[in-house]
Order: sequence, then C-alpha cells, then structure tokens
Amino acid sequence: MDLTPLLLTMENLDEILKFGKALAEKAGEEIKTAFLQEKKIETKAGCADLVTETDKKVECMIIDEIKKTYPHHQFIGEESVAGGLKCNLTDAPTWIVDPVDGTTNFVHRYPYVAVCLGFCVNKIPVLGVVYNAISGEMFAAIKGKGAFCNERKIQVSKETDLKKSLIMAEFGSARDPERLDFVLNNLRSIISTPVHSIHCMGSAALNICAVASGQAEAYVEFGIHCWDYCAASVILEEAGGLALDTTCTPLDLMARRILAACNMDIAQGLSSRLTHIELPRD
Ligand code: LIP
Repeated sequence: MDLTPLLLTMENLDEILKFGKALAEKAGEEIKTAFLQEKKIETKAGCADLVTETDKKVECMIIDEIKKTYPHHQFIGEESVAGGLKCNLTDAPTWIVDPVDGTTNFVHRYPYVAVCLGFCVNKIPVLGVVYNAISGEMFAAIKGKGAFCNERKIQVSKETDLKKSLIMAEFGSARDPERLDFVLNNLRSIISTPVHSIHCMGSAALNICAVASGQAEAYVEFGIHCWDYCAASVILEEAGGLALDTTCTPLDLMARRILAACNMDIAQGLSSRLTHIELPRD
C-alpha cells in the first residue's frame, strides 16, 4: 500500500485539526443563530428524515472552505449525497461531513446538535471533530494522539457488566412497520438484559461521544450513514473505546451500522442480544 498520502498527511494532521476545529466553530455560529428561529423544513427518505436550509447552507460553507484550503482533498457530505453526488470513498485524503447531526433535534430546539468533520486517508479515519454548538462541547481526536473535549482528555467507562450499563440507541427515521418491529424488538431485548437504561439522544455522533466520555457504556444503531459516525469513531477509539460493526467485527464505514462500546465485554454482551440486518451500503 502506498503510504505517501498517509505520511504526507500525518505530518500536518495537527494543522488539519486546527483548521477543522475553526471550521466547526464557524459552522456552529450559523447553527446557533438559526437554532431558535423559525425553520423551513423538508423531508428526504421519509416523513421523519428531516433537512433544513441550515443543513444545506452549513455544508456548502464547509465544502467551500475545504476546497479553498486543501484543494487536493476530497469530500463526502450528507446533503451533497442527498443532492445526487456519489458517495465514493477513495484512498485520497477525504473529509466526511455531517453539517447538522441531529437535525430533528435542531428543528425542535432540543440542544443535542453537532457538526461532524471526519477525515480519512487511504480509507482510514485518522481525525475527527464533533462540535455541539449549543453546549459548546468540542470533541476532537487525531489517531494515536488521544481524545479531548474542550482540550480536556476524555476516556471511556471501565464498566464490564452489561447489567450495570447505560446504553445509547435510536429509533432512526424509518417508519415502515417492518423496520419499526426490528428496532423495537432490539430495544426490548437490550432493556430486558436488564440494563440500567436506554437513552435516545437523537445524534449518532453525540451518542458515540457520550461513550467516549464515559457517560454511557455503549451505543448501537442500524441505518445511519458514514457521515454520522466517521468523525466520532476516531474520538471513541482515542478515548480507549471500540468502534465496531454490530457483529463485533471491524467497523465498516459504508455498512450503515455501528456498535460503539467502552470494551469488548460490553460489546460482545450487547451484540449477542441483537438481531442483525444488512443495509444498502453508502
Ligand atoms: C441522524 C442520526 C441519528 C439517526 C437519525 C439521523 P442526521 O442524523 O444522528 O442517529 O437515528 O435517523 O440519521 O440526519 O440528523 O444527520
């Protein structure tokens, strides 16, 4: 494998992270301004798959800034893909962007909303920024250099007993009866472990960052996209956690499912209680 792009990029990942954090803060200003205002809401794949003009405006701003600063970098953005651009991850340095993760929360003014900037080289996530503009929490990590929230080092929970765990999960945006049965059956299986509780925060990235921060032991979801979990997966692994496929095999960025856990005991315990499905790849 030609390591040139990786070596070239690894040399200035600190500079790229500085750029990413400043870009996330700039995007966060736009989100904060619009957060309490009336919003023009559209739907995408279904009645609960929401998008606003802020999602689109923020993604355009992010991509313009990347093109200006790093013209040789590629990008994959949620709203660009929704607009018809192919989701094609190559070995080139690539930004994977969710301008507003937790759009439903943004629409309802529920304060769990994050700008997600993941950065991959040779298809490997090596840098992640997840910024909750409403709380001011800036989660960030470079592969091999630890994970931080507002410059404070974060690490996962040490709990190994699933019965003493807080699990993050989501209903997702699909509302067809078959998918709802699948989601509800898995939620029932998890809660009847029994676990301490299941919380649904409405943002895949912030759920993963809650695990990275030791506030929950695991998060699992089927049906999300690479932009929902690329950035946060780097933060979780640098906090000592595991970003895995739901079957506890290595994470597949394009498989649209993740099991994020503080350790393998929790991951295997949770995975064994799930029904697994394959989804159309990103
Ligand atoms: C959301 C995810 C969430 C999932 C929602 C939606 P978006 O991302 O963060 O985990 O349950 O269906 O996909 O659409 O707000 O960027």
